[in-house]
Amino acid sequence: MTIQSQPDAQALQAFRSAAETLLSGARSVSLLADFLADRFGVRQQLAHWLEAVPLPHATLLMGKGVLDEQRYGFAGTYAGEGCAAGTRRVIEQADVILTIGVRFTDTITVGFTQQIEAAKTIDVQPFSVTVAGQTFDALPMSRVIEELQQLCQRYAARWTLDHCQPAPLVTDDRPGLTQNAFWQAIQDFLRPGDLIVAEQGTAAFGAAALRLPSGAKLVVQPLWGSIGYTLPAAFGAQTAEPERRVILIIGDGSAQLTVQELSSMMRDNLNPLIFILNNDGYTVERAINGASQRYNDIAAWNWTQIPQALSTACPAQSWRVLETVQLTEVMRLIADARRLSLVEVVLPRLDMPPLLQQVSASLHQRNSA
Ligand SMILES: Cc1ncc(C[n+]2csc(CCOP(=O)(O)OP(=O)(O)O)c2C)c(N)n1
Ligand SMILES: [Mg+2]
Repeated sequence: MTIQSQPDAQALQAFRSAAETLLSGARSVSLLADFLADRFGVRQQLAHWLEAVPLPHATLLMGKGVLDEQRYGFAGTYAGEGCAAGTRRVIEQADVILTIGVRFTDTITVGFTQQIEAAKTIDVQPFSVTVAGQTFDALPMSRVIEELQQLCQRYAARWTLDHCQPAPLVTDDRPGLTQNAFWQAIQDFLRPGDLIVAEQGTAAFGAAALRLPSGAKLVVQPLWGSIGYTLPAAFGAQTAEPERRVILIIGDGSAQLTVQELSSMMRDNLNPLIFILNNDGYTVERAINGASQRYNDIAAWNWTQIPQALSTACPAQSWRVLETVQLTEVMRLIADARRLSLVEVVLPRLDMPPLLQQVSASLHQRNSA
C-alpha cells in the first residue's frame, strides 16, 4: 500500500535545504524506524535506502520487523533506558538522528526515557517532516524518504559507521522452564518470513529482545494494550496469509478473554502455532502492582482440552510442557504442522523478561516518588 498525495513544491524545497544543512555537517547519522513506516507503506523503500547507505539502525518494539534485523548495521530494539547501552549509543549519540514513522509511547520507552534531541533530529511523519524543530507540512512520507536517501548518498562518505550488534538474549542457569529459556527456544525456532503475534503481557516484552529472521513480521499492540486482541488477530492474519507460518504467543489471562476464536480457526482448518504462557495469572500486572493480590489471579484451566471443547471434529493437537527439553521437542514436532497446534508453556508466576523488569522498576520508582 502506498499513500499518494501531491507534495507542496515550496515546502519540499525548503525541507530539502534544511535537511541538507544538517546532513552535510554531520559526522555520524543513525536511523530509528517505527510502526507508522510499515502502515504508510515505506518498508521496501527503507530496505533499499539501507542497502544503498549503511547506517546504524533500530526500531521501537511496535515497529519491530519493519527493518531487516539480519542486515549489517541493525543495532537492536530501541527502548530508551530499557535497551542495551550499545543500541542507545549508536542511535542517540549520532550527530543526526533520522526518525521514520516513530511514536514514542509510555511502556516501550520505559516511561519516555528516550533521549532524541530535537535539534539534531529529522522526524518523518506520514504527512509532514520536522527538521531540527522546524516543520514542513503536506509532504508525504515516501517522497521525503526519497529526498533523504539522495542526500544520504551524497554525504555518507563523510560519516563514520558506529556499529553495534544487537544484544544477545539473556540466559540463566536456573533449573526448569523460565522466561529466558522460553525466549531462547523461540529465537531458535523462528524462520525467515514467520508472522509472530505477541500479546500484551510478558509475551510482547519478551519478543522485544528477539532478533527476527529476514522477512519476519511481528504484530504487537503496546500502545493501547487491549488484552485478548492477539488471538483473533492471529486468526485474521492467517486468513489473510494462509501460506505463512503464524506463531501466536499469548498469556493465560489474555487468552481467557477471546479463546473462543480457536473454534473459528479450527472450523477454517487454519494451522497457527499457539504458545499459551501459563504463569498462573496476570504477571505483567503483578509486576506493576499487587504481586500477590487476588485481582491478579485467574481461574486455572485445562488448556490442552480447550480445543476439544470448541470443536466437534477437533483437528487440533495440544501439549503441556514444563521443561525446556519438552518445549524444544514439541517445537520440532510442530514446526511444519498442517493443523492448529496449541502448546501450554508452564512458567514461574513472577518470572519476567528483562524489558518488563526495567519497566516495572521504573514504574515503582515513579509511583513511590
Ligand atoms: C481489555 C483489557 N483488560 C484489562 C487490561 C489490563 N491488563 C493489562 S495486561 C493484563 C494481564 C495479562 O496477563 P497475561 O495475559 O496472563 O500475561 P502475562 O501473565 O504473561 O503477563 C491485564 C489484566 C487490559 N490491558 N486490557
Ligand atoms: Mg499470565
